Amino acid sequence: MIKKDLDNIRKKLDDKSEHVFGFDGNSYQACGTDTKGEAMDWLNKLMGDLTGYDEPQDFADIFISGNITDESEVSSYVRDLDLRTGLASVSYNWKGVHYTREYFNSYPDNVLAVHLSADQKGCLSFSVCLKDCTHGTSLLNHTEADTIILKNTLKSNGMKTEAQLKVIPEGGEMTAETDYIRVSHADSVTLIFACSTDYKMELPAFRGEDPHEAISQRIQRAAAKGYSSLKSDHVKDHSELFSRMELGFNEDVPQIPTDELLQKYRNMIENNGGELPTEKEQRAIEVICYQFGRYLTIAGSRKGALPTNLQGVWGEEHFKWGGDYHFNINIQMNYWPTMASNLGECLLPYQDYLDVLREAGRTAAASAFGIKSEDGEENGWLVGCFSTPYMFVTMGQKNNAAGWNPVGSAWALLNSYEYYLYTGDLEFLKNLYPSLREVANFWDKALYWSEYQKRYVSAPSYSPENGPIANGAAYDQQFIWQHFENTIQAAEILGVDQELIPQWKEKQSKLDPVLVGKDGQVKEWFEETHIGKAQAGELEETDIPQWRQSLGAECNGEQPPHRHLSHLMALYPCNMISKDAPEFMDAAMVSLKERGLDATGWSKAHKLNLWARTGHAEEAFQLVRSAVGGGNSGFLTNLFSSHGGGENYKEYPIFQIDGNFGYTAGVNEMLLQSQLGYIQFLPALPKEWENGYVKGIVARGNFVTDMEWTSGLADSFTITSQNGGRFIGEYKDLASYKVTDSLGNSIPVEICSNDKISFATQKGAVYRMLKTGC
Ligand code: FUC
Repeated sequence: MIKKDLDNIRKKLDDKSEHVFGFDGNSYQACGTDTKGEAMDWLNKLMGDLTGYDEPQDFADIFISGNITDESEVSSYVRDLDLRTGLASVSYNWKGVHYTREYFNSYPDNVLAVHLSADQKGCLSFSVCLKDCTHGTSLLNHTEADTIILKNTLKSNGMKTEAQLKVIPEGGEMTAETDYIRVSHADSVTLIFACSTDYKMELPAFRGEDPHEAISQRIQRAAAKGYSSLKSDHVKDHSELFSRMELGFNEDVPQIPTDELLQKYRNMIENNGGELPTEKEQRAIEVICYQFGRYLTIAGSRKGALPTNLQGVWGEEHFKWGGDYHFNINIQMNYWPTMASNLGECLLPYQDYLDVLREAGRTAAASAFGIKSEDGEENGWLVGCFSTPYMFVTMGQKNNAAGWNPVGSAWALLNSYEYYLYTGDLEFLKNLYPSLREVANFWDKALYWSEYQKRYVSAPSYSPENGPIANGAAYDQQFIWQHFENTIQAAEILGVDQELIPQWKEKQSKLDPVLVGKDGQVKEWFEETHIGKAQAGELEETDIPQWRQSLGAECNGEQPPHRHLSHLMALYPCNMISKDAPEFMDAAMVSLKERGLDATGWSKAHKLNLWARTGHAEEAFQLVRSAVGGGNSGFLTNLFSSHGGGENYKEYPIFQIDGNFGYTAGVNEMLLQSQLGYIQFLPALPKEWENGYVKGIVARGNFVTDMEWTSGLADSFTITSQNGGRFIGEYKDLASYKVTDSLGNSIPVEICSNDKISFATQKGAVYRMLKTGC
């Protein structure tokens, strides 16, 4: 039945006897949610529903109520987050006493610790309670000696939740009431909080042990360890990761609070007459926003936890778009900066999640394409646009074309393969490979030979949230091409499945993933002629139905250029379009220009990465500026990225964390690229960053790189070759740089061109390339 439905819609989309895209252009709205029309009715036959699809919710609040009734009596109030240590603090003066609160979330001890202190003895008096936010069915909130215990059971799926808060005062008295604890006249107080659920990332029930024992033990262990050891272990753990990379553009440490700094930057972007930032202040906030993306990676994505969702782990109250995992760009973008920013292990939760999603995704492959995996078989796994910690098992959701995202799994695995390319970790590759092969085999079977297009196509396909349902949207073609490429490479590295390679190559060679249109643009759809127009068979050229129509973004009745750049995936995050393939690069530039520089927060981040790949530093830098100073469509006052706002997307000023991660990834791409088999140093350095340094940025092949530059020209590059292997690097006049090992001895270098050199490296050795005359 599925196969018949699939065949019918494929043929219909290829039938150009009446309509350019197979269906009457007026008959469908094929974009975003609540999609209607004939094409959608056909697609619905292959799609699932969001039954049981819920969203995350807040767990509990810790309330600390003291004696301050008049805020005006409080002075010198400072709230602070130290990105280097992962310590947050609040301090203030009240009635002649200086109070400090310090907070951190410890990965090694898996607790949240709070320390309250004052500069005089006996000054801490407050009560503390836990407030349930789950609105579950069996609330239990009581104290047991010095500990508050809060338990509940979720209404939606019966999941058990539990939190415990232990109060450890020094000096003074402590009284436990029914559901809160009162502390009087203490010198200092430590609060230790731990929470958990009986969720386990395992099909089919996703249930593990009741969390009570584990939480109690965690709390006891942490209490026995004591605050200062908890803190030093946390700081060690966090700062070991954070300090691996440094970036500076000759800025000074700003002397004003970050919100004021950001406001000055916004004044500059908005040209609103407000106070302007100095050059050094501009550089400072650009760097802070960069490092904030690294901080969020460390704080939000560690082994043993779920990967970051649309709000990371910082969502609150109503989670927009269900706070889920969106696989048509968002979750992948969360992991774009991880490897180059020297935080490789933070990608592992994502991989662990994909390993389980793979099992669930076989059901989606069967129900949408009729490609079944009986017990023990691995015939293909798919994820549509949406998933959750419970693994969504069908493609998308009826009446929402955005859900139809058959390349979700191929794209997701691109991030995973990159982990291997950066680390060279063969064990990781061996574990990953079966999943790569499974998706390659799926597409080997699922591709449809289009007589009309004379190529293999993904059918039906949908270019994320833009235009009509069609056969062979560039987005799908590009990811499938890249997936074959990576899988073939992996099979060759591992020396396996040699008999499968020829057929993968055969399919890959007939995908034509990048097609150039009449305006010189990369075509988003096969039928596209000029930008926004399409033609097929004997039919006349028409407007592309649903082109640019989505999310109600119009401004004065006009739709802005679309926020997705799905036809440019071959430029970033894939690498089929590159400076080494100029005919495609020119087309990519035409398409990039069509999309303009304005966009939602995450889309600006994608554009930043794309422009960085073109080597056009000034356009990339304009995106840096409009992200940092973009307010509702850039960084909010607390530095979280916002989806929309401004003139377009008025109803969408929503915190969405991929904009943060995408920004950090984009800055990495401006400083160093390595996707073409060699390292490009400083490939898109704007004049505003003409003086600076980077330490610890990572290139594929596991070359950890330090760079210093002055007036836009590099003084030196230092690489630590973590894996050994041949180094190939490119930079203006690199052949004239002197190459030495760590003892200062010159080493033999192969000069490939004025700008490109290559040399053999030893595992663990350090090499320096120094501008001659320095
Ligand atoms: C994609 C985007 C939207 C939003 C949502 C979470 O569907 O098109 O702009 O970011 O994900």
